[in-house]
Amino acid sequence: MDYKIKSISLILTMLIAASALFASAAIAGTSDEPEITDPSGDAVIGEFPAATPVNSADIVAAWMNDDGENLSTTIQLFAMDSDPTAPEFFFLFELLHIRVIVYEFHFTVDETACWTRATYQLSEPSPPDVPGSAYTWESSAGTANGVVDDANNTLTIIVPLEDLGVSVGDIATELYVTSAAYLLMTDLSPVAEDRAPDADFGEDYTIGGAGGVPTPEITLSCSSKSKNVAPGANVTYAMVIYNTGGTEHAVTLAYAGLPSGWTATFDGGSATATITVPAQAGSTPGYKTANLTVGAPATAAVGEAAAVNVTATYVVSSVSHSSSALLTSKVVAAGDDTPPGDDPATTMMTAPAERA
Ligand SMILES: [Ca+2]
Ligand SMILES: [Ca+2]
Repeated sequence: MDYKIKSISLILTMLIAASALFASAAIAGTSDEPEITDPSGDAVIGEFPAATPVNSADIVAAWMNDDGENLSTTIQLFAMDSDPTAPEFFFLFELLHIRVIVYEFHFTVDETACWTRATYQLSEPSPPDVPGSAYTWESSAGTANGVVDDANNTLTIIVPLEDLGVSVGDIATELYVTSAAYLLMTDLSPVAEDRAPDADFGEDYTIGGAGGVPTPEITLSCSSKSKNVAPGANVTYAMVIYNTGGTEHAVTLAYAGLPSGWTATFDGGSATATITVPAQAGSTPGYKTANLTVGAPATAAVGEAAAVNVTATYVVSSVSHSSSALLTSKVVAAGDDTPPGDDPATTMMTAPAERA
């Protein structure tokens, strides 16, 4: 076979799955009552050695959930390719040089076809150092956030309802999920696939109908989200993560979208950070502060701007909630003390709106 390696460039989204799981009563739109179920063992490679199951392409269940603001679509797999505790599985993939698996969750609202997508690419060296770092997240609304839960073999893709153009009370119909595993070669036809369910569709899901999902309680706030930076220099953004809930939350900070050549690190020099934000006390929200330091390349041109999207994510009952802020760094000449131009005032945040 005359294959040629084809490079596929993907932006790696750094997300760590917080594995906070709590017992709860069976409710629709969760792992207890998934809208979609599918047999295991039906994603196979037929030629090598013979009907070899590709466990991380094998969908076993899928469900939707929402908190009235964000829709989460969760795909449960037989095994995770990103799970470093599955060596036999890695061996198979190393042998087959499979490098990409695309997962899609499809549904229809008011005759409009919607989808969410997680794209997995095995990074080098493998396995990836950071859980979730090998995934990118997309949706029919544009961008999306995602959470990987290696412990439960789930991928959860999160999109604001508003971005999808759907509202509480709408009914999502024609639910189905697909997976497709590819070799990174010129012939990009999948070597293993799954569809769940095998035929037709899963159960309908009513937006806002799941219940049992808490209102988002974490808000990422940044008092100045646009700053100036000289070529080769750093600029630091101070952030506050508020918790308006009655329990503390483990919040994962991550960023995405930084242009090539630029750098960004949270306190301690990491690309992600996990902090515990205390519960609200009386009427005073709990909070923790954090900093993101953005570095401009020495070759950055004056006038150039770099935007980085910072996301604070926490997980409750397998449903993740996110709050994000877009931070922009504008390149100015060294010694130019012109104040940052854009929106220095007040808090700039994508706050989870109050639930009615
Ligand atoms: Ca399956
Ligand atoms: Ca199937």
